[in-house]
Amino acid sequence: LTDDAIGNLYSYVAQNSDHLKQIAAESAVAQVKDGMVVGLGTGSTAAFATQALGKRVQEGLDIVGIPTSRQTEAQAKALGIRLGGLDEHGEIDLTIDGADEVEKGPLNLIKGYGGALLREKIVASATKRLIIIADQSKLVEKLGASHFVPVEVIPFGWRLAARKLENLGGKPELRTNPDASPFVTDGGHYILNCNFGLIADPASLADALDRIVGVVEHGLFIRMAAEVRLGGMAGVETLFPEKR
Ligand code: A5P
Repeated sequence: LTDDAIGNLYSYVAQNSDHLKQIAAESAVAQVKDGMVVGLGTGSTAAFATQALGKRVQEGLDIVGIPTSRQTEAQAKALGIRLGGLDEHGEIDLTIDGADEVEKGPLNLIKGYGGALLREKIVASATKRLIIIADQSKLVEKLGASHFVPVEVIPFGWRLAARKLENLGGKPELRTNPDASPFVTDGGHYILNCNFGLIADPASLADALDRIVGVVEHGLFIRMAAEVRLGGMAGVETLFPEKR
């Protein structure tokens, strides 16, 4: 293949996956009703949802949005979405967010490649109905197939937390910026990208991560998704978690 042909192929795949993200996002936004408090996710798929929600707000929909990152906050503000915080709105009716991997069956998730996992998890935990939107490539048999687990840590003594992650069988690497400085989250913490290989029991791993001192949060979201809307070539498929 020529360089041009490869370039065209890449742009075809990217456009298609954008289309799949967009149809998943629009189907979730159709669930939003007047008067709701809505959690606004982070990432390229969630950005399509915020965009679609902004359009509905401009058409007269009355909601309050709770953004999960500064990036989403800026996008929502620019679209005229009224924003609030968790202090005034302790319960969120609906949150629409993306994911990096979705596990078939229980719909456990890996999240946090965008670095917003802490606020995303706080918002998800305060939410009555978490709708995850993704293109179909995110659905996997077992988590960890192609993504590491992001683990957010306090900068003070982070190497200690890294060693504990190694003791759990992980291979942690400090997330860095292009200039090699540590990536710092909205909350002022570091992220360790931790490769655990295929994760046989995500719930046990999540418990073990929760017990490490210095770990603020991690990207394993266990049984938090009420449903997953997957954009595919044949349209949007909605998955619900299998019962335990
Ligand atoms: C942000 O911190 C993440 O949890 C995102 O939701 C996740 O990385 C999915 O992002 P994309 O929709 O861009 O794939």
